[in-house]
Amino acid sequence: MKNNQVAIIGAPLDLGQGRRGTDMGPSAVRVAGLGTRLAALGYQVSDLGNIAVPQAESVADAGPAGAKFLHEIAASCDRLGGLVVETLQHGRMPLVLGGDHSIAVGTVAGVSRFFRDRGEKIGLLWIDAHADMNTPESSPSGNVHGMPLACCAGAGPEELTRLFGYAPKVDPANIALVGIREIDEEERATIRRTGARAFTMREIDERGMRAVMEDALAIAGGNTAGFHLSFDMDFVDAQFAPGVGTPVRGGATYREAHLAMEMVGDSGRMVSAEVVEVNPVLDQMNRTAELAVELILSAMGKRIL
Ligand SMILES: [Mn+2]
Repeated sequence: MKNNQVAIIGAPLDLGQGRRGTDMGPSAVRVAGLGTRLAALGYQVSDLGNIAVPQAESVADAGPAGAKFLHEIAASCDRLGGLVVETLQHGRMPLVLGGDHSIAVGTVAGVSRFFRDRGEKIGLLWIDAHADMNTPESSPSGNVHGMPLACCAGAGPEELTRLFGYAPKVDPANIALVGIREIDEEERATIRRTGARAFTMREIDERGMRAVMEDALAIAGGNTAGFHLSFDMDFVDAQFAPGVGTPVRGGATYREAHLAMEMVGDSGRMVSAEVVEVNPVLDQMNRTAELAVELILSAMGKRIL
C-alpha cells in the first residue's frame, strides 16, 4: 500500500471542544517542519492548505446543547471529506492536520467513500486517551470532539453519521481503539453496543505496547483495503505532549508512542492519517507539534537504523 505521494490538508476547526486553540494546530505542525521532513524521507509532498471552517465568534447560534455547533461541524466535515476523496482519486495519501478530533468524521467519511466506490472497505486505528464514543444523549459536555468514533461506527447525530448518505463508515469489526484511560459512564454502553475493540492503558501496561499493537493492526488491517490512522495527541502522556485540550495522566511514554507508530509504518497498510488536538495555546515552545511531526514520520516509515 506504500504510496509515495502525500498531500497535507489542514482542518483548523476548534468548534468541537471547549478549550479554544486547536484551530492553530495545522500551523504549529507545519512550523515544526512536517513537509520538509517528509520530503527528506523520500516522499513527494504537496500541501493543499487549509479547508475553510467557521470561527466560533461568527456563529450566532451554537445549535443543539447535546452537540454544540453540530451544523457548522457537519458542513466542515463534508468539505474535508470531499477533499479527501479527491486527494485519493489523484493517487495521493491524505495527511490531515487538526483541528479538534471532530474533523475525523470528515476524514474517515472521505477515505471510506473512496474505497467503498471501489467495492472495498477500510479499517480504523483510533489512538486516544478517550474513547470518543459519546452521543448527544450520553455526552456530559455536548462537545462533538468526544463523539467522532461513535459517528464513524454509525452511532450519533445523522448529520454526521450519514455524511455521503450511508452509515457506518467503518465496520466496527475493523475498529481498534488504543490507549484509552478516561471513559464517561454512558460511553461504555456505546463501546459495547458497537462492538469496536478497545485496548485500555491497563492492557498496554500488562501486555506491552508491541502485543497490543499487533492485535490492533490485525483488527484494522485484516480483511480491509488498509486502515486510516486517527491519532489524538492526548494519547501521549502530558509530560511529553502538554499542548492538548483534555490531558489525562497515565498516557503512553515517548518511546511507547514511537513504537506504536513504527509498527504502523512496518505494517505497510496505512492508507491515510490524521493527527489532531494539537493546541498551541496550551503548548510549551511548540513541543507537542514537534512530537506530532516525529510520530507521523515514524508512522510513515522513519527508522532508527
Ligand atoms: Mn480524541
